[in-house]
Amino acid sequence: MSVAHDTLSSQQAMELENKYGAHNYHPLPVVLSRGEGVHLWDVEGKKYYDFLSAYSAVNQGHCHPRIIEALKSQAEVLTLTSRAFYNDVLGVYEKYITEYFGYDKVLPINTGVEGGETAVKLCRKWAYEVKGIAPNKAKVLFVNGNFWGRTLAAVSSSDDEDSYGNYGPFMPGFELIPYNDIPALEKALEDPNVAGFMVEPIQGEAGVVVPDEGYLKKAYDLCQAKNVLLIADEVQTGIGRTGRLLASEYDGIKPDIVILGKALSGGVMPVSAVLARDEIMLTIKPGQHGSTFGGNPLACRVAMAALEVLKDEGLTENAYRLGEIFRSEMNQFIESSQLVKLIRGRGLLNAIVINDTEDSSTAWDICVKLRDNGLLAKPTHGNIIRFAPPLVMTEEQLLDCVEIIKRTVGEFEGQG
Ligand code: IF1
Repeated sequence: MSVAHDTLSSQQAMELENKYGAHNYHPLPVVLSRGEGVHLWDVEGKKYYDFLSAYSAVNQGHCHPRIIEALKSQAEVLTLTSRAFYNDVLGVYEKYITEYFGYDKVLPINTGVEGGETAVKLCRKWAYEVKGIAPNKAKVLFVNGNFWGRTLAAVSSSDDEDSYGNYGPFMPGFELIPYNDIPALEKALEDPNVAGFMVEPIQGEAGVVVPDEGYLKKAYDLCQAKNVLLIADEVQTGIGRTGRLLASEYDGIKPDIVILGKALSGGVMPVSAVLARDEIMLTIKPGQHGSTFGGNPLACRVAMAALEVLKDEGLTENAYRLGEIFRSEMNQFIESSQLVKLIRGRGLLNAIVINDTEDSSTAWDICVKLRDNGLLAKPTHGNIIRFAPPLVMTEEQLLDCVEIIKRTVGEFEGQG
């Protein structure tokens, strides 16, 4: 059988995935074959604006030339040594990223969820070896609606049945409290065995839920007072997405542990990182944690290029500015809309909430129509649509997209 992909139609591509791949996703019916900047093209050559950015992994735009150049040039020289040996890029990268974010040390891994796992392991080790919690008693707090990936530990902290259902038994030592609820946190922190509080500054999967102003600051102060580590999951909110380098900056805090992923590589390959100060990071000794691919020279070069692009092109500032325009435009539209209840978000991480039940198909149907009209977005829950374009978008392109969204949603007005 031929594997030439240039002759594949959308229908054929979808049939192949359906027949030979596990059915763990339900993609929007569009088959993409090319990306550049804020645009994607399907196999039939139709052009789209990307309003998902691969779940905020492609902040720097598709196939950014500087990132691809870093990938290509390093790929020709050395891709992987494992950590059994030193390589001549890792240290350069470690210096670069720790100075970039202002932390003592970095622990390099590959995916976002490995970042979360690493953070929880660090937190537990610190709890026993620094804070002095009795063996196996450490607790880590999470919030309702959290999402940090698909491993057994991640689903053990989840309250989403799709994520955890029939995957038990679950990891002990995790506790859930409501999001954006300071009194609940205060109460949970009365337990002296609490070692850490892991939280997204804005909840992505939950539907781009922005907490009250000052929530993270108050949470951080409470944690400090109880000698509890605040772990910020910035896998989705970090790297400029929300209009700040890290979303934690909105609250003026420096989390004890930060987890980064996704756009750390500009969407080129899986690269993630955990940042912390020495007191925490140095609790893990040789042989006590790691990964075959973590810190490989290819990933290090790609990540440095991705972070340079972010800074050199002012993408964080652009995300902030365009985000203000986007929400103001959408708010004007919502005033006269029966269907859209609200828009929320920060920078270019936004979502609209549809006036319908969570299990309705309205958000899905709108996304299919948006596709027809040349814009790709994905529902999160039946009544929420996330809007997260690459941060390299221009104001003109954004306004073009706003028109597409208004026109498309307009077609649904009065039908629900
Ligand atoms: C999937 C959503 C986004 C994340 C935060 C860690 C991770 C993620 C805050 C893990 C991953 C993903 C993964 C993707 C869908 C997705 C997602 F729809 F579920 F909500 F982005 F918005 N922390 N988010 O959002 O990172 O291990 O995947 O690299 O299908 O699982 P990962």
